[in-house]
Formats: sequence, C-alpha cells, structure tokens
Amino acid sequence: MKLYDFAMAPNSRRVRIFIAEKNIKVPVEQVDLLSGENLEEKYRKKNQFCLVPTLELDDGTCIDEAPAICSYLESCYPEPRLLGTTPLEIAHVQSWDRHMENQGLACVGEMFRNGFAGFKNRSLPGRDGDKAIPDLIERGRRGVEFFYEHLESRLQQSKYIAGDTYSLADITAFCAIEFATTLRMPTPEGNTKSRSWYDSVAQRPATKA
Ligand SMILES: N[C@@H](CCC(=O)N[C@@H](CS)C(=O)NCC(=O)O)C(=O)O
Repeated sequence: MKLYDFAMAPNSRRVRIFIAEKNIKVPVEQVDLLSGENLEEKYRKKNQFCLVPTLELDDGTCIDEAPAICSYLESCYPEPRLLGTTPLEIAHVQSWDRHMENQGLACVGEMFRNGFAGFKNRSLPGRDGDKAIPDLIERGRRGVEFFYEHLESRLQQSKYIAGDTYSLADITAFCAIEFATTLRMPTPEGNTKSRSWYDSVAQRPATKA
C-alpha cells in the first residue's frame, strides 16, 4: 500500500492520523499541491479528481476520499475501532464526520482558497482556472463560526463528537481546527468544552502524524 499525501493538506492529514491510530505502517508519497503536481497526468491516472489523499493498493487499485480510505483500513485492521461498532455508532460516526467535513473543513477551505495568492486561479480543489472570489472569504469565516458554535453545543452533551468513544469525527474536527488556527481562527475562548476536548485530543501521539 502507498498513501499519496501532501503534508499541509488537512484531508490527507485525516488519513495520516487514522493510520497512526491504527498503528500500521503505510509508505507515503508527497504530491505537491502548491506547484500543481496533482493536476498533472501522472497523478490524474491515480485519481481522476486530482485530490489527495489517495490510497494505492499493492495491485495498483486506487481508493480516494478520506472517509472511504478510512473505511477500507478499518475493515482490514479493525482494532482500535474508529468508525463505530454497533449499527447506531457507525451511523453517528458517519453523520458527525460529514458535518465536521462539510461545516468545518470545507468552510476553512473556502476562506483559504479564496484568499491565498497562490490559488488565485485555482479556487476549487483539484481544478485549474477557477478564479478566487474574495467575498467567499467572509462566507467561509461565517461558516467556521457556525461550525464552532455547533461543536461546542455537541460537546456539552457528549464526551467525543460522535458519542462516548474517539472516532474519525474527532480526527476530522481536529484537522479542521488546526487548519482554521493557521488562518487565525482558533476555537473561541469561551467555548470551554471544545477547548478541553481539543487539549485531550492533541495529546494523542497520532495527532503528530
Ligand atoms: N472529500 C475529499 C476532499 C479532498 C480534498 O479536497 N483534498 C484537497 C487537499 S485538503 C486537495 O487535494 N486539493 C487539491 C488542490 O488544491 O488542487 C476527501 O475526503 O478526501
């Protein structure tokens, strides 16, 4: 197996952390998104959508989309469980992971892609020629505020995001927060449950991946 990754990309970081939590070794190959290596023919053959992460199996089969890669790895290496065990837990992990991606990562991405000079003609991931729209920076910022508000309200009721146990949903939220923090949007001071959840997740060795 091999993971196509870009060290700064939050979506491939989700998979790196997941792999580290499973305590398995997967070789990693960097694809430089900043120079547009992901848009070149060589990588397009691995992933027609030109996104990282991609997991390539030993027979050359490629799997994309971070949650699908994690689901494959969970089937191959079931312990520790990170996608739930019972039908209800599995559903909650999927639902919360999607919220953390759609309301967290996607909104930070919107701020970043429409504000970063290097992407002024690459405002959509995996594509070239889409001009940045400065107004979307503000929409992204409002989306991140909404994400923080809902995260806090969830963590007032639940130890981890999807329930009693740590899961991919926590990994995705953690990656979204770290990405938002680089854009000077850390978790608000008053969001005490989110801040203590973040501190405990940040102590897990896998989050260094
Ligand atoms: N839904 C996808 C999102 C993948 C994605 O957007 N990856 C970004 C990096 S975080 C990317 O490859 N961007 C390519 C680009 O910037 O052109 C997943 O879960 O893997």
